[in-house]
Order: sequence, then C-alpha cells, then structure tokens
Amino acid sequence: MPSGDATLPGVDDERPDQIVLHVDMDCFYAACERLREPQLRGEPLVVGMGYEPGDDIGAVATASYEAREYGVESAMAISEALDRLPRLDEDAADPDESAGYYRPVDLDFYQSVAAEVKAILHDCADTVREVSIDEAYLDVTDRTAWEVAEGFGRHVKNRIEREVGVVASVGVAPTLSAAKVASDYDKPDGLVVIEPGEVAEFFAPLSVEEVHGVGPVTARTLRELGIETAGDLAAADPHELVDRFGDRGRELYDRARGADTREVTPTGDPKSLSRESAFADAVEDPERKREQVRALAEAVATRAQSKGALYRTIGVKAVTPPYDVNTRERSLPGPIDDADLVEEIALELIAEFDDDRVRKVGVRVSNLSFPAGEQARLGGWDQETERDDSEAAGGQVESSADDPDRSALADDRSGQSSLTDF
Ligand code: TTP
Ligand code: MG
Repeated sequence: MPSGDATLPGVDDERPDQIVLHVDMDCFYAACERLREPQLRGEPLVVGMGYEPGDDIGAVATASYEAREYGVESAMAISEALDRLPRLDEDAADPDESAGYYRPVDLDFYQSVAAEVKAILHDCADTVREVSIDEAYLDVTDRTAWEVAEGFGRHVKNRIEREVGVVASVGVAPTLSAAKVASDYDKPDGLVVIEPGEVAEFFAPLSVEEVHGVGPVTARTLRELGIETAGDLAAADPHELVDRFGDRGRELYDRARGADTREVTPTGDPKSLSRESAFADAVEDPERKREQVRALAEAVATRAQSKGALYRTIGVKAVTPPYDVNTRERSLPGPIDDADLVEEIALELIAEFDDDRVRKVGVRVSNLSFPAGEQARLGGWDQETERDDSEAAGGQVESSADDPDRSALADDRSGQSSLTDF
C-alpha cells in the first residue's frame, strides 16, 4: 500500500448505494472481423478506416492486441502501421510470421454485432446508458449486491462471449468514472470490481493522464508542480489548483479523488417529460397555484414539441407538507400535441388541491410517442440540457413512491452532456 494513503482525503461524494457496471468490448472492430473469419483469431489484425485492401491509405480504427505488440495503435496512419507490421501475403504458401492481416471497416456489420451485445446488456439491467458502439454503463443496483458483484460481472461477460462470440472487459464500481477506470484496468478480458470506500485508494497510483480531463499539456504542467499520480492530485491543495487552472482545477481535484455523484441515466426515448417548481413557502392561494401550473404546462408542452413527442397522458403533482407527493393524471383516447389541452387538463387536476397548502407543483406528460423518429428530437438536447442543469443545481429533485417515472425524470434533467462532458 503506498505510504501516502493515510493522508488521502476521504471521498464523501461516492455513492455506495449505487452499483455501476461499465462494459467496453475488447478491440471491438477486430473482434467482429474474427467472428466471420475465425482464422483471424490469435493473429495480428488491423482494421482500417478509409482503407482499401492492398492499399496504404486510411487510418487505423483498431488493432488486435497481437497487432498492438508491434506498436500499431488506433488513429495511426495505415502507412505507419504497415511500417511497423507489414501486410501478410495471404496467398503465399509460406506466410511471413511477423506480418499481419489488414481489413477495411464494415460499420454495418459491427453495428449488428453491437445490437446483439446491447440486447444482452438490457436484459442484465433495467437502466442502460449506451455511450458508443462498444461501450455502455449499467445500473445494476437492483440486480446484485457488493458481496456478489464480481460474480454478476462475470455473468454479464460470459453471456456476451457465449451468445455473441466477442469478449468484453467489465468494471464494477460505485461511480460511473470508477467503473470506467475499472473496465480499462485489466484489458483485454478484464473483470475488475472497486468496492465502495476503495475508489480513492484505487485511483491513487494511476498516472495523472488517467484522470478524465487531463491531457498531455495539463499532465506536463501538473508534473512541473510535482503531481505525477492521481493520488498526488487528490492530495494537492485545491486552492493552488484553482489558482493555476481556474475552476477546472477544482474539477480535476474532485475527479482524482473519484468524486462522482452522477447516476446512470438511460439512453433512448424518455418515458415522460415534466417540469416542477417549488414555492419558497407552502401556498394556499388557488390562483397562485394555477398561475404556476399554467407556466409549467406551457414549458412541458413546448419541450414535448421540440422533441417531436406526442403524449396521451397529462398529469400534475402537488407536494403538500410535510412531504407528501400527490399525483393525478388523465389519459386521452389518442396521442396529441396540444399546449392548450395540457393547460386545461392540468388546471382541472390541480383544482382538487385548491384548499390545500402546497409547497411544490409539477406538470407531466407521459405515454409518449415519437412519430417522426430520431431526427426530430436531436434539436431538443442542447436547449433542454441548459435549462435542466440550472434546475438540477437547485436540488429540487425528490424521490417518491408514487412517482414511478422518477428515473425518466432524472434522465430529462441530466441530459446527454452529463456523460460526455465529464
Ligand atoms: P475503443 O473501445 O476505444 O477501442 P477497441 O474496442 O478497439 O479496443 P479496446 O480493447 O482498447 O477497448 O473503440 C471501439 C471501436 O471504435 C474500435 O474497435 C474502433 C472504433 N474506433 C475508431 O474507429 N477510431 C478510434 O480512434 C478509436 C479509439 C476507436
Ligand atoms: Mg473497446
């Protein structure tokens, strides 16, 4: 154990209540090629983007681990890869031992393999965030426990290998960033579990480059300050880091400590869209409640429209002191996009609480459908992320037994940027 451990600051923003599993496929494109050409297994194999068989143009998309031994890396020019690992003459009677196979990218095929993997992941967890073609986060809190988390991780790995024929590396940890570090730690064919309370210790010996957001330039500056490892960064004076890097300094400090309070928010269509707003003090005046509901109804309807969503159910929420969450909803015969109707129904539903003291009101549309498909929703993200970030910062999110779509609400709030920006 490194001697500095005793002085490491504790990470109080870990989420021991959450079990996150991160999956990242090993040399994914190469693994896909090996599925349909089993003779490529165990061989050095380079998959090239913009590469034509026999040519030397394009860049390396991925290299098998055998090819990486020759110094071939993702994003390297094919011409350079060929210098390091000559192309095998596949027709030769006596193939050269120190040459490798080269194949062009076939994204459609890789996507079909990825879809099979993702189907297994969705079977292994209710909440899955797909990050890229070969990478996803799963919230497996309800499916396992820390005592048996390694076995669960192995189960996921084994299912992928048995049912699809490609190998995944898996990390299990209490936070998303630690789960990602864990899946990368013992690649290929890795399975690493970091238990709650062990995150800071696990991060400590890693080089600063492993801390998300630290590139080569920042790493050099940190080294000049005597900061070589994530542990050094975690033990550094945060004020000094802020002096040197501004707000980013604080962020890097937190990341080095493994602090990460994010939840796994699912990709895909939201199940509901909602807006809520708290009063400074509980309000009895029915007109003030109505005024708030009108504004929220309009905001929700506008957001649904920006996402190209139709809804069939309109609901309200009224939180009464001390903290009772009451929800009412009404379903329509068919899907609609009608801001006036959202307001009208929301006002009728909230009338039941006219005589109650209410500390918070909300409006929600659910039973969503997206007739125009993916494209129509893309424009909604940025606008939504901005607004939702400011709302999330207010800490207004609450959990409640009679609010089954809370995970969908949380998804709305954090938006896409929460993962990619971290
Ligand atoms: P990665 O998961 O980064 O790489 P990998 O799966 O090939 O290897 P590892 O075992 O280290 O996870 O990326 C997934 C796929 O994305 C990869 O197989 C090919 C593609 N890709 C590119 O096309 N260009 C790139 O620069 C990188 C990094 C990946
Ligand atoms: Mg991968």
